[in-house]
Amino acid sequence: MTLRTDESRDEFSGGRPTPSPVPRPEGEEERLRRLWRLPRGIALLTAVNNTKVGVWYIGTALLFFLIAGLLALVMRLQLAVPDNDLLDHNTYNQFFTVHGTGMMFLFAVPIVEAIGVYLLPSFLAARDLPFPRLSAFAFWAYFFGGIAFFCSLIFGAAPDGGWFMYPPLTSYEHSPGINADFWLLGIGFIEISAIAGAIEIVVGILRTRPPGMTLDKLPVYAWSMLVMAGMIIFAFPAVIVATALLEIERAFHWPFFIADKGGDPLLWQHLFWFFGHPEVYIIFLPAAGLVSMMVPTLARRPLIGHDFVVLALVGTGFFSFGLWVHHMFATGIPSLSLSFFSAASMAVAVPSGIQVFAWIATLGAGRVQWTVATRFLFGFLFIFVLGGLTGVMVAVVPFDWQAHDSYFIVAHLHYVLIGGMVFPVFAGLYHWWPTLNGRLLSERLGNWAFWLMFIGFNVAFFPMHISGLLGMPRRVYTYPGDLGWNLLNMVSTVGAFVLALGVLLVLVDMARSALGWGEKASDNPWNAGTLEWLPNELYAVRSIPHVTSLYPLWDNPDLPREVREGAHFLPGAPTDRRETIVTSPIEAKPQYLMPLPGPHWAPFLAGLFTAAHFICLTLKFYYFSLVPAVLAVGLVIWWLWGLDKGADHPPQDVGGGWRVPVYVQGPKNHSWWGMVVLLLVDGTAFACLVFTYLFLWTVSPDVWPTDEDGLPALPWLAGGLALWGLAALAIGWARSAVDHNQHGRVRLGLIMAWAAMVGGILLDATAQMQSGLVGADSAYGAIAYMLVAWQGFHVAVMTLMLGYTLARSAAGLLHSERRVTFDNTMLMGWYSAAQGGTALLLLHLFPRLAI
Ligand code: HEM
Ligand SMILES: [Cu+2]
Repeated sequence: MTLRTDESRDEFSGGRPTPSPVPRPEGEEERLRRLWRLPRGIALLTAVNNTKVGVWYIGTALLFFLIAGLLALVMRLQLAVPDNDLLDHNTYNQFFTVHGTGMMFLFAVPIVEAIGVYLLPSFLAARDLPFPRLSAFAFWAYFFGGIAFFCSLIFGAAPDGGWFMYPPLTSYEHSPGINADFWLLGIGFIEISAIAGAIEIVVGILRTRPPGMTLDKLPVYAWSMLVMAGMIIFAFPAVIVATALLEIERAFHWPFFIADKGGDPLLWQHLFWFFGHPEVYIIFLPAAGLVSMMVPTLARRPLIGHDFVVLALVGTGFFSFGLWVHHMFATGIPSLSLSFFSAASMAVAVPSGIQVFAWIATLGAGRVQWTVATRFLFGFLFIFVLGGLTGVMVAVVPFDWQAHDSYFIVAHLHYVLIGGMVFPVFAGLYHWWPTLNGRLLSERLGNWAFWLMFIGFNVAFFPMHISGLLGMPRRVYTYPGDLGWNLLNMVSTVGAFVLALGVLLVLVDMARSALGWGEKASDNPWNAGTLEWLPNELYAVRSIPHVTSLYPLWDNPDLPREVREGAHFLPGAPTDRRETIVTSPIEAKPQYLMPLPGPHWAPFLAGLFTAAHFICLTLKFYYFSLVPAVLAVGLVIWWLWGLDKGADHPPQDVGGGWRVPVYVQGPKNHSWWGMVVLLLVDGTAFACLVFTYLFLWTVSPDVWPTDEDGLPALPWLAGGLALWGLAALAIGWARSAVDHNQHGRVRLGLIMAWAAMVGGILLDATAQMQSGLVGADSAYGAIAYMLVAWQGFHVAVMTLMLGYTLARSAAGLLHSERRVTFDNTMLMGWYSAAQGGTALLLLHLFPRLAI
């Protein structure tokens, strides 16, 4: 229940009354400072503040960028002259795979999420993102996992199949060592942190906006992050499924990709590129969002065509899903689909074009301030447009057949990736650095760095277009000296080193500023109009502003002072803990006061043990890997136990006449939203498995059972459906018991649901086994058991969740007024039951109907 006592609440700002009366009571700000204080010494590792974790996250991503970049330099040295023997063939393969994988998965995606963790709450003037411990956990898992991934190089055990790891090259027959497993490990990590990040970002943007920031006043950057998170939700499950299938094929020889047994290597390509193409936009859109924030500031005027830019972002996100096939033009797919995907690939240039025009128009119409960031932005525009042009060329099918797998592609991809994301990120680094330590980076060093990077980049990569057209294939470790490629390669190598020198200068500059040299910055050094420049400390802003426009700082120059004095929302900490305002998703009206969890050892340790678990799996210590897994799960339970506090305070005044509760349940609660996002991810993964089933059937219907004998009899189906249905009903029954505080019935319902689920999965597995099906025999056996195993994984998760909910109930922490834990378990339980039923129907009925 949200009460509004003051009818004039929409009338603040611009000289009118502000939401909270000033001056504020003595000691209010001290209290905020104390609550948000960082732990000291070694306990700093327990910090969860987005400003800290975000900086570590960005720093780690930059470190991985440097490592992957060093590998690139060694590769360029190897290719500088013909017949070079600096690297042997095998080492070269490991280098380009680790370089490509590292850049794409351990630098590009993490850094855009890291920037989100760091900057997004400031753009929204929220005190933090809604799940700070989840961000911290995602960061630590990424940190330890990334380091282990790069270490595989030292032992010569690095993956060598290219960053897209096409089977059959990566199957157990052709890559028997653990190299490929290391790739799957690297990806495993990024999957976990990317999804955790997507949950944070979606719920953060939709629910923790400042009062008044309706969707049309949402900064373009937040839009871009929202679209990106949406793309992660629908694209990452495909790669999760692909990596899981490949890993299972390698471990148990279930033939998903082996043609002899009814599998198909093309399945990998479909799943991988269904993810891999949007991946490029997952990287590019946030960078474009940053550009859309910097351009208006640097041009000193609002972004021209704001609405079109937002539409373009949403449109790109939507269309990029249809395009994965353009990575497969050379695989001999039907020509009608070729033309379709070719046209669609060109069409996606349109939204990018709209954004480029909006930026150029804004810069042209404004009075441009020439900062280092401005230069990087112009560099970005130049390079990105060139990369876009070669992209349109590659989208033309006959041209693609020519350029396929040549250095032309290497040139194109680096123009798009470095131009499209590295340059904007470096612009952002210079632009937002003052929010970090109140100092500017050096304009003089920055200019040098920019020119070295810009010239070095073009000298390095432009010649690759030509060497590609002259026939130089990609992924060759050396070449003979009589093909006319010598000079071009030497020039590329020199350029790469000039580029590296530029990056080095940026590092020097950052180190200078971090050590306390460098000019002090004013509160808003570039006179920006957006909220991240409000004065802030560890607790974020002193009070959460009432927002009335897209550029609040331009429209109300008094706003920073008002916010600083505590004249806006939530100037203190009414319940004496970390908290932020949750607003409604569309109109951004205050709904409740969300308590935010503070520092805790669990995220750090759970991240460490999650990494240890994956490393044990990679090294094939299957049994031992259970130890860190159990520890990690235990730690997560420990951290969760203290949450879901219930309504332990009466409704609180947050300013502007809004008195809001400190606890809500059901669909308003932020963790309900988090669970729904997670279930979207889960459902997409399941859809990918269903796709796998159908796809494998279309390529090899001959390995499917052709009569009833090969299938479990129908009573097995009926029994399974009954048990999944029973599980769903038991959960519903427990739910009504929670409503009425009938605790015995709640517990009974939970136990019944658990028993039904365990029974269901045992029945499903037995049904397949008793019909004599063997997973390693055929693609049919592999995917049938995979669907059962996937459901088994859900039963394992449900065992944990139901057990946890029971424990909460037994401890007296679950009743009708305190039930978020129960609601989350319920959502996951219903989903799992529905998934189990669907999988059964597919497994039992499809072969019968298709015969
Ligand atoms: C710092 C300057 C960089 C240099 C000098 C460089 C150089 C190279 C070289 C020499 C290759 C191997 C080409 C081949 O043999 O086929 C390569 C591949 C690749 N690079 Fe870079 N690169 C740089 C930065 C980046 C960045 C920033 C990204 C992504 C964000 C990136 C992504 C890739 C990818 C995806 C591949 C393909 C790997 C594969 O074929 O599996 N590179 N790069
Ligand atoms: Cu693509």
